[in-house]
Amino acid sequence: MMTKQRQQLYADMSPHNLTPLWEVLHALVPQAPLTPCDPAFWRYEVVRPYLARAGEVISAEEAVRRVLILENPALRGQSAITQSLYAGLQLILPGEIAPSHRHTQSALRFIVEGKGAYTAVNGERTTMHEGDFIITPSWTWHDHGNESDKPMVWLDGLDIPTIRFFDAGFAENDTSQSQKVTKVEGEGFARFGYNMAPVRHDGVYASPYGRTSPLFSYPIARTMEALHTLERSAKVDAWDGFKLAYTNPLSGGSPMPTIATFMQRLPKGFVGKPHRQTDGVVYSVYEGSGTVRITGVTSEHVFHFTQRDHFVVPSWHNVEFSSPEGATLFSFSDQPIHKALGIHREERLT
Ligand code: 1HN
Repeated sequence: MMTKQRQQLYADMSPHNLTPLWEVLHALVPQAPLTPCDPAFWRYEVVRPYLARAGEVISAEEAVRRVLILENPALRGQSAITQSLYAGLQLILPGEIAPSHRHTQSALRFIVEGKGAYTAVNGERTTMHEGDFIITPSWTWHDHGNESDKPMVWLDGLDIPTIRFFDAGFAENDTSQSQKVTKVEGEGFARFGYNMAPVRHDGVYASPYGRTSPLFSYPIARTMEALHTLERSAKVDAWDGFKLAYTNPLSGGSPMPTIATFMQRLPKGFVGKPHRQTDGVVYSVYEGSGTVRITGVTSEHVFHFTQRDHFVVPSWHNVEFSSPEGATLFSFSDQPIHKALGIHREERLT
């Protein structure tokens, strides 16, 4: 019989590392993305006590980075929030240092709680406040220190699963715990943060860091000034509210080549329309509250979010926001990779 012959064929060729395409073709080339990721939600009120306990059982120095990973429930054990991205919440206590190192993975921080700790990137320290967005680009030395008297918590977003996929991970520890400070705070912002760029700075306007933004700190005050101005005067987008992407001022593209980042303002009383896109997105609630409805082919999740909560919207799931009170949401995704490959898709339902 045919089926028996087939089974015999499969069994005979298997030791030679051969397998029939026709048994897997549908799964290999789905008609639409079938992500293994699930929508998921982390309430800060639930997470915060575990962070505090982590602070009691390990020092930042011993941990190198004291982080609780936000693991997608459908990807447990993979240190991933989507198939391509990593997210975690990092705690640094007063007086602590997270030692200087560098790696090919690109990282972002979005400050969730506290103020006054610093991140140093390539010789410049930036003091961090709630809502600031900071990047530590691929292969840049970076370390953190908390010289304030309060704990500080931030969201880390990295392209770890992407770099793992490409087997392109390298890392190095610095020779000292804290890198040498060679620039005054604000130097990078002065050079690149005012819609201007340095002249004759080692090659005219070139970024000192390659394919990444020469700005490494995007302060919240500037971001909110922009969003509030739009909210007062501009037409609201029916899907996104008022949404701006952080940019590399030299290219207009994303601050880092693998990760796009956004801040969006949902005005008071906003009821958004559903949309979906190929990039899975991680959200951090900067302020306010609201509801997000995430609809996949066979699932529907509704999360009521408030300040400092986190959630993930997987690829090709419809997302729909509403906010009676108004809210401001930070988000990041691997959209630049989709766009570089020409495979990005977006669908806005009316
Ligand atoms: C890292 O360097 C940081 O610099 C945070 O704060 C999280 C997770 C994996 C690998 C490197 C940081 C990280 C990380």
